[in-house]
Amino acid sequence: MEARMATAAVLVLLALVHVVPEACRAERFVVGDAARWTWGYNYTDWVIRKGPFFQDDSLVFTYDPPNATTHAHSVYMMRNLADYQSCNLKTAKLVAGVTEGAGAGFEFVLKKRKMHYFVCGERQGLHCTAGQMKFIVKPKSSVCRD
Ligand SMILES: *[C@@H]1O[C@H](CO)[C@@H](O)[C@H](O)[C@H]1NC(C)=O
Ligand SMILES: *[C@@H]1O[C@H](CO)[C@@H](O)[C@H](O)[C@H]1NC(C)=O
Ligand SMILES: [Cu+2]
Repeated sequence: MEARMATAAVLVLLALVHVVPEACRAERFVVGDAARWTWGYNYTDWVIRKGPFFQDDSLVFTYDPPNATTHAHSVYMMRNLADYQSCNLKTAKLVAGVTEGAGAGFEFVLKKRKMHYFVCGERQGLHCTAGQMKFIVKPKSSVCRD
């Protein structure tokens, strides 16, 4: 009887050892999923559905390089909420240029536990103001999900 209980305890322990590292692993998210990084998709809603995000998770931006028929996209990070809200790109930092979203896309690792204000910088901010190409992410500290 005691031996059986010990075996059961070992099995439970093994199950825990197996499960914990899986649950703690950082995740990779393709921004917009099948829609990718494009005009007119609601990324604010996407963040609500996908979140919360954790430190060391990564966001992958995928978009085709511009040609005669497709519009260019890019990724910029705004300095603060005011610039984000007004889509003011004057002091924004370029994260990924128009050709960097090709193929497997551009991967941004959420290393810092700060507000990240992502926007598309194309057409002098029009993709941000009218195309909904903007979202805010603030990663949580724990790598372990519940
Ligand atoms: C986008 O989604 C957010 C969150 O669900 C919502 O508050 C907002 O109204 C949506 N924007 C548009 C233009 O539908
Ligand atoms: C432009 O790029 C799109 C998406 O990659 C592609 O489907 C299309 O064939 C390209 N058009 C031209 C004219 O190269
Ligand atoms: Cu764009």
